[in-house]
Amino acid sequence: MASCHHGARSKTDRELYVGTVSQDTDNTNMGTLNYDTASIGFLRASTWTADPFLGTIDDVRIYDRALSTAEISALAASPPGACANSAPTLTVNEPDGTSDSVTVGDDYSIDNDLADTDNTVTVAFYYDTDSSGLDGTAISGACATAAEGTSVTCTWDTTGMTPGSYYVYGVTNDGTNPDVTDYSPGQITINAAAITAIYYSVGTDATALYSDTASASSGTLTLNSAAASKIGVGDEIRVGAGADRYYITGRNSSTEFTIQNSAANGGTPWGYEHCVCKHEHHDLPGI
Ligand SMILES: [Ca+2]
Ligand SMILES: [Ca+2]
Ligand SMILES: [Ca+2]
Repeated sequence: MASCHHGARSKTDRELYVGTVSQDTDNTNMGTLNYDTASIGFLRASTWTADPFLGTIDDVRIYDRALSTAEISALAASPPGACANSAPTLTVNEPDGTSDSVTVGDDYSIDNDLADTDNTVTVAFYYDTDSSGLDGTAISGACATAAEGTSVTCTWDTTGMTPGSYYVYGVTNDGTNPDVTDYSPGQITINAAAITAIYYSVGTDATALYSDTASASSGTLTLNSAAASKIGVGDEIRVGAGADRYYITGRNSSTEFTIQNSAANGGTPWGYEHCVCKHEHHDLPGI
């Protein structure tokens, strides 16, 4: 029984409350409360007992006076024991913005404290561009149902994340109380993957094949000066074995280019068939 029932009694009557609401009063069979004849949970008259209480009696208090209405209200406002189901407590500890930089594809450990005194609960995590609104995106995997504990971590696989900075928040519910949520104190920064670019010039016979470290984000590609002198608009970049192909659509500076990829940037990729045939024809290694 989730509600609390309080009885109040004086020498001249008794009164039953449910919560703060008085249900009834009566004054039959009034008498002295004796330790050897009084009973809790059933009717008793000498050696005769009957009508056991149906339910759980959790907290019994006996006073030597009748409680005031204010005292009844105070009891109902902070009911004892089983009368209340405590809401879960949730604190997201990490990311706190310190040492929380990863590269797309890395695992990141979200750290939190989660507890509930009377239920077993889990917490589902989301990422959000700011720390308000609870309008983020659910994180799948272990962080969708992280268990209770102190400084518990769950692993977030950041594969596929758009590079940027994000807050993380958790949502938990014990089935009785409203959702309990908490935002991380800081952001995780997810950086674009540093990629190894294998590139060649379409307009040549592609005998010059280069490998170098490049970075691609938001539709731009930056190469070092030595590598940049070898390619230009119209060339194609292939990023790692089996990875996406980027088509160079423009040059922003001597080392920075704009790129298009049908999957990543919504652009039109260089003819895939053309590239495969070209590579096969020249029997280039590593492509
Ligand atoms: Ca609870
Ligand atoms: Ca941190
Ligand atoms: Ca938000």
